[in-house]
Amino acid sequence: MTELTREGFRVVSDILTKTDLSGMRDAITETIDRVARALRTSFDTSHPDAPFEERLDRIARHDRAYALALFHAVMADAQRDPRIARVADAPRLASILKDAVAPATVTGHVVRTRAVVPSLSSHRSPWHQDVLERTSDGRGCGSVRVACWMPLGDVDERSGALEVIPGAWEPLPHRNDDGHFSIPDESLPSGRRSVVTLCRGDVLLLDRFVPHRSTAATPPRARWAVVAWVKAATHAPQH
Ligand SMILES: O=C(O)CCC(=O)C(=O)O
Repeated sequence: MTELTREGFRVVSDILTKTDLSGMRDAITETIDRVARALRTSFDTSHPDAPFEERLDRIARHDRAYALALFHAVMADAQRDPRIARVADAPRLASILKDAVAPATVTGHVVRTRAVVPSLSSHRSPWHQDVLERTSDGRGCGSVRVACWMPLGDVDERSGALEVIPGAWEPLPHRNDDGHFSIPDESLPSGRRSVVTLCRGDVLLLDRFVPHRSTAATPPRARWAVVAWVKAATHAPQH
């Protein structure tokens, strides 16, 4: 049994380069700029000169609805930028992901941007598993084996690190609130929890069934991350 299977998570240090990280940050900034220019609200209201981590929180303190529009634009669209879309294809990371799913073979990734913005704390991810059932056909969500979570800066218990319940788990019951899945308190395993501290450039591998959630970030700094869900199959699917 590997550390990832036994503990449900594994930290791999110093994988992303400065170029990887600045490329993803720039892609997010450009998405915010593009949407801010498309809306009728004055572009200056989007605080284009604020530090990357502080921008959305600064906007939200004055205009929460406008901040939410920009936040959701990033969640919905920034992954189409090649600097985010292709991050998991970089040779060092690709090799780690290949080993993480072995003996299965990587068949694709689903990549999304994630953020914990202090003034938008209701949008933090609650306890959940990434895959909700064991499926035998290996298609759709069931083909996700591992998540690779990549914070764009250092993270700890005060800056939006992920918290996990270590171990090898089976699917747990989830509540579905309009497409937002969470494990209800009564179904949450008791026992050891661990907030996973990471440095910029590190990645966190998560087994598909490890319960995890995002923790709060201290105002005014948001925590940004990119997550790649890695799909794999024991035999390449026939098309
Ligand atoms: O980055 C986050 O806050 C949550 C990431 C996560 O757990 C997820 O997207 O499934």
